[in-house]
Amino acid sequence: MNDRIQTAFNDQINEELFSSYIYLAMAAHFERMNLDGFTNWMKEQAQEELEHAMRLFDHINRRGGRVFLKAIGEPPSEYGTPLEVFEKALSHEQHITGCINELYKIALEENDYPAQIELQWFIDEQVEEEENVGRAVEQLRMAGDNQSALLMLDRELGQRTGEEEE
Ligand code: OFO
Repeated sequence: MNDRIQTAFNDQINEELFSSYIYLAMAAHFERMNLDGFTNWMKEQAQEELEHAMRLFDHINRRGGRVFLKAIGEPPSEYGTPLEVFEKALSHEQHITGCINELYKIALEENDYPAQIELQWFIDEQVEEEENVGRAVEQLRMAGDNQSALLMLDRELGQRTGEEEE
């Protein structure tokens, strides 16, 4: 793989690790609120982001490239109400979608076919991620100030397990 692709993939590893860190911070935030289901959902999400980072890590190594790990940024520790947390998660996923699209554009410009194929998985994944987080945002909006609806949603999102993921 050429230097431009290698740098872009390494930058994306950092984005994915930072994503994991953000979701872990959101999990801690929910744990402080005693919302165990949302906590579980965020922990699963943090785990999934680590897997995304590892996909890119393996892709670089399998192609004889070099992985450069950079410092991971510090995520905020306060996120507000459950609705605000999921709204922040959604806008973060929209940012990641932008990064993946940009990466795909670079892979096209560099005629890097293996990178394009690898990135197609991420393009699909981003559609799913935005859909899942977007649904949670909509449901939290519907719940509004209704505490029992909030607890029901907490219970529902708490059912998420790693096995459902690819
Ligand atoms: Fe949330 O999909 Fe990776 O970052």
